[in-house]
Amino acid sequence: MMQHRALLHTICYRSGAPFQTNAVLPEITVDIRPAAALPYFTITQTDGKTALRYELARHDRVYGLGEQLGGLNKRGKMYRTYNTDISPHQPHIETLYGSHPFLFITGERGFGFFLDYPSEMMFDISHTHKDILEITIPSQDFDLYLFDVSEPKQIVREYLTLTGSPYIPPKWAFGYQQCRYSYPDAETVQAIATKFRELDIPCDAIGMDIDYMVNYKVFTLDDDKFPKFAEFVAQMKTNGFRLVPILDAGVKVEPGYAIYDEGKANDYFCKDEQGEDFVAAVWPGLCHFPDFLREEVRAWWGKQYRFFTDQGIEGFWNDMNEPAIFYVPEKMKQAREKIYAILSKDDIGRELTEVGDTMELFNRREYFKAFSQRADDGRVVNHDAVHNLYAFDMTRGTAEQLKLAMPGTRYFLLSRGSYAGLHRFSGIWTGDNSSWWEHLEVNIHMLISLNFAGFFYTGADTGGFGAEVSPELMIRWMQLGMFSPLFRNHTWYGSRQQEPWSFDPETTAILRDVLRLRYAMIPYAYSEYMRAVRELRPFIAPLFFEFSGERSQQVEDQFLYGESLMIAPVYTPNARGRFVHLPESRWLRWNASRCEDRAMTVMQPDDYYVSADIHEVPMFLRENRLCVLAEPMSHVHEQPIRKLTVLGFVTNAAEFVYYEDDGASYGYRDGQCAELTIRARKTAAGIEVSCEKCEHGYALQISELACEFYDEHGKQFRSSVTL
Ligand code: MIG
Repeated sequence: MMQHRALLHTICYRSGAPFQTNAVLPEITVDIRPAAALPYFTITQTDGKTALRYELARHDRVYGLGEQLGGLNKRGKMYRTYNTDISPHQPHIETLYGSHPFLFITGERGFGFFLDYPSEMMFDISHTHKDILEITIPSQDFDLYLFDVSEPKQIVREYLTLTGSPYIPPKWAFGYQQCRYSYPDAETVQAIATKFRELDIPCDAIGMDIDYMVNYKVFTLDDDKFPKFAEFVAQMKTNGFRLVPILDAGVKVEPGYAIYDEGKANDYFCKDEQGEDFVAAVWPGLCHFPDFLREEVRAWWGKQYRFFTDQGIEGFWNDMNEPAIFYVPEKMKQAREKIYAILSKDDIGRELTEVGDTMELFNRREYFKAFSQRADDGRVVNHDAVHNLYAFDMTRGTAEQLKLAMPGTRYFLLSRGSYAGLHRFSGIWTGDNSSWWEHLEVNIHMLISLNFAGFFYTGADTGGFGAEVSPELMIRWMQLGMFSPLFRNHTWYGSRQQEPWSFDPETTAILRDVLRLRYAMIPYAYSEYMRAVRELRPFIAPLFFEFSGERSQQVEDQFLYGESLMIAPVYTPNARGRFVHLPESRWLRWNASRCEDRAMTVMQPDDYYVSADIHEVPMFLRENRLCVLAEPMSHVHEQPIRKLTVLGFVTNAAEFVYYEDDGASYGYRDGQCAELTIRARKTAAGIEVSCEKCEHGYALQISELACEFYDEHGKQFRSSVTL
């Protein structure tokens, strides 16, 4: 699995004395040159600030920035990197929970760059001036890694060589996860689990949101709501369900509460301007915030997860780690006084508008400037200057300690906040989206953009977090979710139930089929995911990564899912079809609603309007490619895979490498895995198939391949191979 990789086209242009973020792998060596020597950009530095300017050619396209709103091509909008808990995600919003300042330009000239700077930067990408890319950094201390090569695939490979291989979760995390804010007690969780099995709908995990805690105190569990927790966890696991608790970054100020006491005694919290522990409110009320910049604090924090791992928990989601701040006491005091003053008048007119402004207490920038952290070298830094590292360091600490707490077992971990490089420790979910059709479309762009940044294991709250979902939106979103490595249905407090059975019987039936199809495709997805990690190329990629035609450069709403399949999700209301671009080769159209469906049509490269009834997912198998399917299971490890169906569009020759490992350990790192190379060849007599098995310390249980190949005339060839 591990390979030696070399950076071939990367040079670091350094300005000043940048803060070392750890986004770049510590063991990597890169040529460092002064920023003044930076090619492509005009660089202006005055008053401690930096402006980088690049002139775009008319048809240049700009990609990257990971978790951001807007199109896939980033031109035409203003973006910011400053991790922020913000919802709803309205189109004009410039920054969300994660900062991923890795971009590339393709067109007349191509190159990529990663701006390693852990605080706010502005990216004006053809927004103010249509042909100018202008980046402003409020500092002269940063590293700019330039990937001086034009091929996007190669740029991404350089970036991932520099920042590390993407996170590989346990295989059960490729199953479906059901969540909601909240399933508040064991009884509710049990009822949800039972319902999945009763209705024969596959599912592998259930999220536990903040109501499981005692007064929202991190690393506590309310025994009244979850009595005999370890037993409950074990029993759920026997039934094929993992429980995934949420963890928040703030620690409640409450003497006698162990985490607070330890943090206080060891001086682990961030400091305010007076040198006291910084206080701000989040869910539990007034809190302190661990200073994750320090190794010692990260380790202390990470060790707390043993409270759960000791009880059988194997997965977590780290929330509120931008960090999110509801208010600081002083600001609340001022607001209260001002509002009382306004409301105590009898004649209120225009002043009423001030009430709204005054009550804007959430996540104000001034809060983040009002506390400091201490780096490992003892240096005190204002939090604002390293803001984007807070979640990175929290989750890095979590990951490092989970590795120790769960020896030999892969941990499952999501973080809401993130910074470049976190992709090697954890997955991320994309935060509090809304049940809007617009966000279904944005989900497509984010999946692709986050894959560029190495966050292969990612996904949005399927069905939408805020607002109320309609049955149709739920169906279409699940049809996209089935291609997200992280496939988690989640919604907020008090909103409509969003479990697959919460609508009407027809919707339940459609959603069951979607989930069965997802599970049938896990063998394909897992093989391709592992290959993408090995080869450092996006698991979910835009068409232009594979096809050079002009139309392929424009398409933002279709994607390659592994190397054999192209997906064209439906993301508009009441649509019963959509336009699709089929680049270069021929394609085998597979409009499936069930994994057993086989209405296959051969299509020539062109643009089409294809039908897609509410239950249908438009998928296309690429010419001379194969894909494998298994019998859907109720959960990923229900039983070993014994039979694979091989679907192929074979006009000449095709090959697929099926990959399997135990899905649970790190054995794959030492090559403990099995590969089954399946080859199909068209001959005068039909389509011949052969395969080659290669097992190292892991044995396949597959005894049969049921092959279904189609040729350029759509003629079907069936055969069976016994292994
Ligand atoms: O302020 O824990 O993004 O997934 O359900 C909201 C409650 C806090 C935000 C997370 C969301 C979670 C919610 N949390």
